[in-house]
Amino acid sequence: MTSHQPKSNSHSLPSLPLFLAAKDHAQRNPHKIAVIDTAKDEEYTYAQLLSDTATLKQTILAQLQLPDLDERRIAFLTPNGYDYAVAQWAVWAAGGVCVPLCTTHPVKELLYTIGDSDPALIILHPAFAHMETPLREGTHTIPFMTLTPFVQATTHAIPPFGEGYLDRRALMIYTSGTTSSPKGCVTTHRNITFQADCLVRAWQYSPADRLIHVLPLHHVHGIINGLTASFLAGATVEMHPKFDPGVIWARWQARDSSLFMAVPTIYARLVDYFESHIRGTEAETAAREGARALRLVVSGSAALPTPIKSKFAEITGQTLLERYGMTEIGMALSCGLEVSRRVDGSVGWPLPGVQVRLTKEGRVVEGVDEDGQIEVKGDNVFREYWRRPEATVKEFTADGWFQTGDVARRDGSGAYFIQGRASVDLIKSGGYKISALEVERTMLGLDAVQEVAVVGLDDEEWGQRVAALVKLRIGTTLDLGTLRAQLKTELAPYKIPTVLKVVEAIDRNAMGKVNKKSIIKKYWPITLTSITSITSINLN
Ligand code: MLC
Ligand code: AMP
Repeated sequence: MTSHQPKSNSHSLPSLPLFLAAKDHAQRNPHKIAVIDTAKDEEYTYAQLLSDTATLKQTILAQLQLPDLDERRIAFLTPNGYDYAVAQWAVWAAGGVCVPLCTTHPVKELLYTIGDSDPALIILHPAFAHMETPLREGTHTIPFMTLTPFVQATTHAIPPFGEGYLDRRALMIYTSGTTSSPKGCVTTHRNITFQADCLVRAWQYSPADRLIHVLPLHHVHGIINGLTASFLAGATVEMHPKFDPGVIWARWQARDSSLFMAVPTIYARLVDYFESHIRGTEAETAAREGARALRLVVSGSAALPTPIKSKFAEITGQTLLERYGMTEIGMALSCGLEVSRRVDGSVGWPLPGVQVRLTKEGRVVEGVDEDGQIEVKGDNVFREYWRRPEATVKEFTADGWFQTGDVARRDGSGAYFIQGRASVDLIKSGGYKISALEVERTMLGLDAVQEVAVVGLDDEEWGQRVAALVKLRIGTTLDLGTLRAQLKTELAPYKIPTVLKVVEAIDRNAMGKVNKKSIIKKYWPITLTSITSITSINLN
């Protein structure tokens, strides 16, 4: 721990760029709204956000009887809304590291994250009060705090400011890698400030913007692109508890928001909803015009299928801006704000201050249209995987570039085109990264499963679907419904296979290894495009 860093148990906030920016927004416009919490139907100014942050900071430090968290981890489980924003800022204000827990994880996965991050405190929102007993049983010595939800108030004093600490650890996001256990990806305040600031510059967030925020808040897309960049720029974030396509179309019709950011599955759902509920109705013109009026609509976290991009453009007149990122680096590549620089199938050019290169077999790819692994350098790059120094070192080249594991090529203008991932064991479904090995390991714990290979099948709605090829133990049976029910207490909903194929034997090579590409070709030769096709495959 860092004993030279400032100690403070006062009402003050550290001079971090994000807090200083918020102070500036509050001073320029005391009525400027930082968060609209749609679940509570309340609005909170930047001044209130700063004041509530200082209050919760004091409560946290008082409970732990510490003057400063000194980079201790604080895990919190809070629905998407204002209370999440305050919890996050209060941990930072107290000098700690945020470990945001996933609101859809079963207890077992939450306990893994808690066990691995080793927090000094677990903050539970009352909405998750039912989780307290099972979490306490699995954590023993870690203290709990129940968050008292904040209410909208009218007057606030902006707290005083003390010293800052840009190079302290700030955030830990659990991410799946090619191993079977998720790793805690640690970023510092310098990292997250840089990640947010390069987006603010590239996409010109401003106080005039209002973002409709529907993404989960335990990943960079929702945390950095959604919350942090908006707050840095003084925009208003309208926080929804979860994505609902009907709500979003209705909100766009009101024409009072300007930004929307989501994963391709969400755009696929929005298009479907428009076709089934809006086209041909009285609301059609207002819905189209509402969406057309948005300043910027961004897609990322997974490849955007061209049919979804085209259908969304036909309906709304909006050309989705595609960008590329990763938990370890925030965002690295982005198409242009100008519509003419949103190249079909491309994720664009390096963001301001981010260095990107392609490498192949140890050499840097200089030419155009040649595949290479994307490598990234800059202040956006994470600091370490928590308590895994060897895993951290393995991901970097000797000259300090982070190796993403994604393969891309570049055209003559320097625009990048993602070609896929180097590893078949990493699946992207609904924008979530899933380790096939983690799902396999969990399935091997089930009574009926003797052998299993988990693969990602291309799918128009989800990007990829998690599919399991299983050899059963003698005398057992397994259907998809039973498998899913059994895995519900073990894995997050998005990791649970939606396709199951039972076979007599799983093909292996002489080394005993499964060739996943040939398995996909053999058992699932057609691209899956709809739930109907999935059902028919399951029934075979
Ligand atoms: C959920 N379900 C799935 C699924 N996810 N089925 C198949 N594949 C999946 N991936 C099932 C559930 O089991 C459940 O089934 C039903 O769908 C509803 O579950 P849900 O959790 O309510 O899902 P839904 O709300 O529909 O979620 C869809 C979604 C969500 C697209 C809104 O997946 C989402 O918010 N994705 C965003 C993830 C994200 O932010 N990624 C960014 C990572 S950062 P049943 O049978 O139980 O009813 C990153 C870096 C970067 O990637 O570049 O940004
Ligand atoms: P995560 O580790 O969950 O942050 O996911 C990061 C991964 O998502 C990247 O390594 C890519 O494989 C993928 N990804 C993110 N954005 C895009 C995009 N625009 N197109 C294709 N893949 C993407």
